[in-house]
Amino acid sequence: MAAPIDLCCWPTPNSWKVTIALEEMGLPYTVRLVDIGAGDQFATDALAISPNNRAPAIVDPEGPDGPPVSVFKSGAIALCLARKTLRLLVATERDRIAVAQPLMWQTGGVGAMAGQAHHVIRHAPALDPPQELPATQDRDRREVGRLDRVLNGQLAEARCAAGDVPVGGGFRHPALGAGPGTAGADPGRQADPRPLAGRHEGNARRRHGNGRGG
Ligand SMILES: N[C@@H](CCC(=O)N[C@@H](CS)C(=O)NCC(=O)O)C(=O)O
Repeated sequence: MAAPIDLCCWPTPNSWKVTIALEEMGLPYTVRLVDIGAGDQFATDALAISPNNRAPAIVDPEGPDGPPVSVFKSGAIALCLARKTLRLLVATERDRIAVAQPLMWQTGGVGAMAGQAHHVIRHAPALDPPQELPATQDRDRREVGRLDRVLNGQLAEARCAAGDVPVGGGFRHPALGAGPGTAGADPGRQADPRPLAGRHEGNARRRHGNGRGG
């Protein structure tokens, strides 16, 4: 039985990616809440694990060469856990290339932009006094819309959709690819530009790890 992984997290989509991955891979873990609203991420012990002062991060007491190892950034954590367990990995270099793309796309594109859009479209206008930045709102709305359309196109080809691709097919899995995503970033959105996402999310929720970890 593997020693439990120490998960430093807060209930946000970036941390859910890791709880989903841990559940999918059947790894035991303990949860250490890092209250990012209270500034826990800047505490010395938190920075030692996550120098980026963000959640999630993990400490695996059984590192690859024996001693404990800490990992920050959700995408890096997912890759490390997959290599540790040999779960959700793919066999060929062609498939690994197919896996790297949605993983990097999600963490570098969706994760970053949806957070910014949420701030400028939802959070800032609700401040007292309200902060309205129309040009920035338009830019972020366009970029999130673009990402939504890319996601929809990929789902149409079933290239990263849970349920459409066997888990043995590897990282084309919501825990590790296009996971907790762009929905909800823009309350003013007229029509959902990713109509296939509902089916994808339904398939994802029926999976064990998503039900327990998401
Ligand atoms: N790219 C990072 C993003 C992590 C991130 O942005 N975490 C947010 C919560 S969703 C956070 O800890 N924010 C605290 C802060 O900004 O001080 C990842 O994928 O792990």
